[in-house]
Amino acid sequence: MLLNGKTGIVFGVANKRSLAWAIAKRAAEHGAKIALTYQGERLKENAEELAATLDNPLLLPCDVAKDEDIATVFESVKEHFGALDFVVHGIGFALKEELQGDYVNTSREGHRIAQDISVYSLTAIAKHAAPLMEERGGSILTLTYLGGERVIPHYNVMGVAKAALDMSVRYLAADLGQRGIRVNALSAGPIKTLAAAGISGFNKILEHMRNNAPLRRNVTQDEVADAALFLLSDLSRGVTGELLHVDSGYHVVGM
Ligand code: NAD
Ligand code: 0WE
Repeated sequence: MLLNGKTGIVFGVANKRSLAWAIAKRAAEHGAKIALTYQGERLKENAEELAATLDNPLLLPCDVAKDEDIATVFESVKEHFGALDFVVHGIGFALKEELQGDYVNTSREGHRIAQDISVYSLTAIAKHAAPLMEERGGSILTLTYLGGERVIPHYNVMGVAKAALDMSVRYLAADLGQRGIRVNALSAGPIKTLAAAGISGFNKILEHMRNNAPLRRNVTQDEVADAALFLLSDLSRGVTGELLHVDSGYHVVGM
């Protein structure tokens, strides 16, 4: 029970395959009280179904494109939980057309949207979370991908967004460290989720990973959730500003 007596908020649950859902489930198994947020009406029923399997979670809508949604979510969390121990940011979005063809063709609007939803949202969330964490410190965790460190064909503007997200983790860790708040990222290998379903050639990416990663296999949501449990718990109390790869070691391979 690594999260006994802790409370956390999880952003980015779309369905049962979501990395955020795997993390929320594991956190709840380890004794955490959970607030779940979902993007909007379209995902409400899904979120309610999943929430029903947890012990009395707080369930809130939140479109991170809207400042007022983020503010309202943290007001509710303050009212219900009083304090907060951890935050999981499992949100990423780019226009579908930006994840095809060449990066050089990225539109101004496509670039803006990817940065707003996938990057700025972490900073906005951290700003609101910090005052609720002040007393006991806390752990903020985001999900990133190797495409922010190396060129992965068609990841394009999301790669540029992940590079900015990774750097946001370091700046936030530096800002919030004095207040006992740690900020880290998990870099997951490719996993078939809703965000991956829209990507043509995703099976080829999975196959390439199986054939070339040191462990010669793909990773699962459960493996990401186990690493998340470490970063959310006191086991990682000396770790901040870190990017931990859960990718069968794929990131070390050059050829
Ligand atoms: P997912 O589709 O289940 O999760 C993405 C989430 O982002 C969804 O819940 C969606 O509702 C949310 N979202 C998008 N726009 C939003 C907005 N405006 N407001 C609020 N929420 C919004 O897919 P996933 O694979 O679980 O993705 C979660 C995170 O993991 C993303 O940051 C993704 O980049 C990252 N990641 C995924 C993989 C992978 O291969 N699946 C690998 C590495 C990192
Ligand atoms: O971060 C991601 C996916 C992010 C994503 C996915 C979509 C699909 C649907 C962001 N925005 C959208 N917008 C949509 O409309 N991953 C790490 C998974 C992923 O996506 C890729 C990958 C991998 C891996 C895209 C191209 C190449 C590899």
